[in-house]
Amino acid sequence: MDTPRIPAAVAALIGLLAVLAALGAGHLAAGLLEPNASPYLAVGNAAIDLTPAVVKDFAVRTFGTADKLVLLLGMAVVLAGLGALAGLLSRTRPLPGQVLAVALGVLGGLAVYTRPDVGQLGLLAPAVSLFAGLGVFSWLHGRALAVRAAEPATEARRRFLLGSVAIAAGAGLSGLAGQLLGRRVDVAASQDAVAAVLPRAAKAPAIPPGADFAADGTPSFLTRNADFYRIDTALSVPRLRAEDWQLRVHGMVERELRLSFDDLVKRPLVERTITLTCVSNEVGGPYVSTATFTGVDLRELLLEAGVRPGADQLATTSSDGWTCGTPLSVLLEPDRGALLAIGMNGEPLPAEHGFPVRMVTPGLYGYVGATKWITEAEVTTFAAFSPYWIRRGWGKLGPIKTQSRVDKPAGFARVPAGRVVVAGTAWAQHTGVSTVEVRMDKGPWREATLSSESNVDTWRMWRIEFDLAPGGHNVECRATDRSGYVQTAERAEVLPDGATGWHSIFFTVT
Ligand SMILES: Nc1nc2c(c(=O)[nH]1)N[C@H]1C(S)=C(S)[C@@H](COP(=O)(O)O)O[C@H]1N2
Ligand SMILES: [Mo]
Repeated sequence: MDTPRIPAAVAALIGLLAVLAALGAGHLAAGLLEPNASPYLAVGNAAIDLTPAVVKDFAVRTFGTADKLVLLLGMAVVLAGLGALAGLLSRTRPLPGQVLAVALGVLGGLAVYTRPDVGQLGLLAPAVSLFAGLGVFSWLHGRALAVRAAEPATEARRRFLLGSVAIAAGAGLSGLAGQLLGRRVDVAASQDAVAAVLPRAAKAPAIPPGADFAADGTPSFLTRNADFYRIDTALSVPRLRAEDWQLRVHGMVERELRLSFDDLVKRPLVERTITLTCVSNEVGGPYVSTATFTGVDLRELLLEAGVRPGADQLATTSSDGWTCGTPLSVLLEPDRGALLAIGMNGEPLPAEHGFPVRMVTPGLYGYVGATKWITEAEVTTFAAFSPYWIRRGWGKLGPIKTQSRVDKPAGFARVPAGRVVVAGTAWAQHTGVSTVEVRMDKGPWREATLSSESNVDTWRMWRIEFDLAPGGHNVECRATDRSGYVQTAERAEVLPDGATGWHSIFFTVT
């Protein structure tokens, strides 16, 4: 008699179900033990950390803030494919599929093991995942072979089908339960408690009237928290409670400091309005936003710890192991105004923006000065330590480049003939914007009207009117900052230290 052979479609289905079961069980175990121990998320995070800068840059450019969703979906497709392949390789005997199941399980285990924020207990999650995948694969394989051997096959076929449905449903429910359990840390209650502290802060100067030209199409001067751009490597947003938070300030210091959240907010609280920008922002891009942050002066804290001679970098680490290095020469400038922030626009930090505590450094791109979920600060040297993005080829110092952007008309817009308002945004944090010039169809540069200035660490809006004849038009802008620097026309890519070039918009007057 021939060796029984499972039909190809059924074999692929077995592999697929085994993958589902492994992911669901692993996610559930992680939800019960440690949310970040989920093998699926850990593999995703490992993929992010191993991704070369150019690919990351491509992902941000192509998918924007949806890049994480795209990664998770991509992984799902790859895993489904591997599962189907494992099944197809195992049409007569289960061994090839079993080997692949163990290999995938070990990979998940490694990804979890190398996460900085997962303890030993968390390793149970990939272990559960591995055994669920292996168990389901072997069991379904046996049932499918039984269908081949049985005569008649009706009862065996029924068992296989029922088992498959039960496994699919169980895997889905486990994944969902894991997701819900993983969110059980009550960040909202902790945020409510922090909200009560924020009014103690010395108020920031009021935003002057006329700080934006929102009516003409620029962003509002302050960005609502929900609209503030978000960039980070965290696949699952760290969920920390203020009560559990601690910051260690150590390294080349006279006195090591250990601060609880209560210790932190006993210090003088101040408000500062700051425009944050991402180095990955392309010319004309959206990764720039402004908020009034509430927090503690970081320089004061460093002076209290006592920076020892020779140190030139403050290396900070987030709860999920991301690292950042900020030049101490910048942080120690008497008027720089870097913060350990706890509030944003009068509210506690949203979880995605670093609750309970983040850094904000005026004038530096986020990757060198704005650590979210900060838990550690080490005074060190650039020679001794290379942070996350520096190891991936980005510039060490990260000063924000003077930039401007046309917001209205939008690219390829159609606008009625006559008087056309052109409006936009410019920024030169910590230096200040002095003028913005605009030119239409390569004509002469004309000076735009600037919105009133809040402070030199924030953006400024501009507007200007043109009388335009019907047809296609092209408008460009360039800012000059208070140092006298005129924004260069020369195009530079965002990698390694920020894009340059003039933003140019094509539109049609009808
Ligand atoms: N923990 C952590 N902090 C981080 C990052 C990160 O990946 N992890 N990304 C940085 C980058 S590149 C930027 S531009 C800012 C963005 O802050 P936002 O998301 O609040 O706008 O956060 C910075 N802080
Ligand atoms: Mo960034």
